[in-house]
Amino acid sequence: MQNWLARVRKGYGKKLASLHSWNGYIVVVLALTGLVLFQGMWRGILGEGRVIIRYIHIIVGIASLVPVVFYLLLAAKHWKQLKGKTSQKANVLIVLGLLVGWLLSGLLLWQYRAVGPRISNNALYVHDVLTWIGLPYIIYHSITRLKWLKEPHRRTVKTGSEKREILHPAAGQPQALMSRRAFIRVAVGAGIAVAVGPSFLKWVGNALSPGEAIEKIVESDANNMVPLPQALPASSPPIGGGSKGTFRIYTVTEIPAFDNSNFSFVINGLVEKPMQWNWEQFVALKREVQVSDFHCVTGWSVYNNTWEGIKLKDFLKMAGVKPSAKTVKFYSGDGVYTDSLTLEQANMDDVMIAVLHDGKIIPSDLGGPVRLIVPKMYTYKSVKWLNRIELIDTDYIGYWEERGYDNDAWV
Ligand SMILES: Nc1nc2c(c(=O)[nH]1)N[C@H]1C(S)=C(S)[C@@H](COP(=O)(O)O)O[C@H]1N2
Ligand SMILES: [Mo]
Repeated sequence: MQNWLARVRKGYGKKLASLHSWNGYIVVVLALTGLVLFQGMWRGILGEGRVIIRYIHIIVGIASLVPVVFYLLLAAKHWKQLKGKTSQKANVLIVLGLLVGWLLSGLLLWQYRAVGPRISNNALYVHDVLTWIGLPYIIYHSITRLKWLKEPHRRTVKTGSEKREILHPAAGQPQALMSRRAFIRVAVGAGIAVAVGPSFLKWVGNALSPGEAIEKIVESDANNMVPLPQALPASSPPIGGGSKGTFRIYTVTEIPAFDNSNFSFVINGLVEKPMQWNWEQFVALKREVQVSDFHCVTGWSVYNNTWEGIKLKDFLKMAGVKPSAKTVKFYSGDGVYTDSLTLEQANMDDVMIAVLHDGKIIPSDLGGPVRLIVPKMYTYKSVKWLNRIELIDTDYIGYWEERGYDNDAWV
């Protein structure tokens, strides 16, 4: 052991430098893949590629443990060397803290099924906070430390295999108002603040008051359905007490907009009585109210949603399912997204074709005017802009399942 440690520490300076650059590459890969996973726009563009990027993110994330462990082996010596350099010490602690925090929360997100939604939610929160703070910090750190940005008299010089900074006191030189270095720091800091500030503030706002976030989504509804559905007493005020959490708006297409002229709702395929409704007919259907939680596999949840709509099993009863039917297939009005349930799953009591959320018509961003809700399953099953139900006699693999999501969506 002693021997081995000695070998690890041999050529210490070079090793520290190469650890630093390996760590840098790892952070760059994690940042890029992480941003792709976070940014909704890539969902439609990448499709299956998104699942591959998720795997790369997970594998490289786990690999980030390697430089951390190697660093810890060299840490004692490095720490002594940093004596008196408070800001460099702080930097080491911040970066280590970030890496360990990202790694632990990332492991929980990866194992979302084993740990359950509550823990995933918190892990995602930690992962996000660390990213919002850590990524700008690391970008700032990397840019301001670029060698060519340094003032000539502070450039790193190589002495043997070790790198050392030499500081010449600027004796007798006229003092500039702001050194080149300080100016670059301020400029880089300002640039980063302008680049990430607005989305960071939005994220903070959503995290602090999710109610306002949904209020804004409701206000910006692109649908125009006439008449608006009249909420049942159980819906308004919502018996669930109002939802808790923030929806992330997911779509693989442009968000479609509906009005009375382009809305229709269809059930057909292997049914006795294929049926079609226009909006006036659809809002006249008798609705019920239920409260349920909403869990996405990426780690976020919205709790206590009061949904008002028609049970799927009532649609199936109305249309009369033929004995040969095996699977219920769902189509989105976006023309692309589909999913399915077995007949048995579709007949669960809480599977709902929802029209209102917390007493208000579901806005376009959240899949309105009509979306599917399958409370016992992860919400990639909850097809947005639902406009057609088809009974078929074969299995059917849905949009995300086709692209790598688990066929088994039970929470
Ligand atoms: N038509 C359609 N339905 C969809 C999706 C989609 O991209 N398109 N995404 C699914 C996924 S993965 C989730 S988590 C939820 C997100 O619902 P929200 O956008 O209302 O938050 O919708 C599901 N239904
Ligand atoms: Mo999802």
